[in-house]
Amino acid sequence: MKLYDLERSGNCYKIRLLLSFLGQDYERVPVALDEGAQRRPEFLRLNPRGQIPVLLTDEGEAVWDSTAILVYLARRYGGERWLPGDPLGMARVMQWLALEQNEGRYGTARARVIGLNIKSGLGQTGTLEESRCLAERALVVLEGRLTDHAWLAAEHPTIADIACYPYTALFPESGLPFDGYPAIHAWFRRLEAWPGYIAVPRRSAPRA
Ligand SMILES: N[C@@H](CCC(=O)N[C@@H](CS)C(=O)NCC(=O)O)C(=O)O
Repeated sequence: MKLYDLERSGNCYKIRLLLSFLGQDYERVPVALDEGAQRRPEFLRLNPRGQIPVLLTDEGEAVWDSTAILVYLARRYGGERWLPGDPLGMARVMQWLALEQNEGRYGTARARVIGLNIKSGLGQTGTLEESRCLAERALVVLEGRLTDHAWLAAEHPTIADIACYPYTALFPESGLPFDGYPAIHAWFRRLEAWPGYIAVPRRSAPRA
């Protein structure tokens, strides 16, 4: 397997984290976003959207988008554990993946891109204030669930937790306040203690 990625990307980190939890070997292919490598024809053949992460499977199939790659890897190598196969179990995971790609991407993730002044198309889709509002919605929903549950979608971690973790954990890098979410912080500690955890790529010093 080959993962087209970049160390600093939270979307790529989701994939590296699941691969680490699954104990799967893979080759990393760095994509120089700052040099526009994602817009070159050879990369667009792998992902017409011009984004990382992209996974090239052992069978030579390209899978793009972090959500799709998480789904593929969970079912290909993790059995029922990381993505349950029953209709309700699967739906419960998918609802958190949807939250992550909406309020998460345009909230916590975009606030970080703007706050850190990272050169990225995402940062041009809205303002810091719009991102803050969406981030707050995501954080309130996460805190609500985690107040009386250890994990987002099941009695154990799933790809819902893996998807929602990175940009929530990196949200303080936006410079916006992140106080008053004790259940989310306890969930961080549970996931960070899970066997196989690898550190989230922070630009700044980790929280105390
Ligand atoms: N929804 C996509 C978003 C992927 C994405 O935004 N990737 C960023 C890096 S984190 C990227 O490739 N940006 C380059 C660009 O948009 O030109 C996913 O979850 O994989």
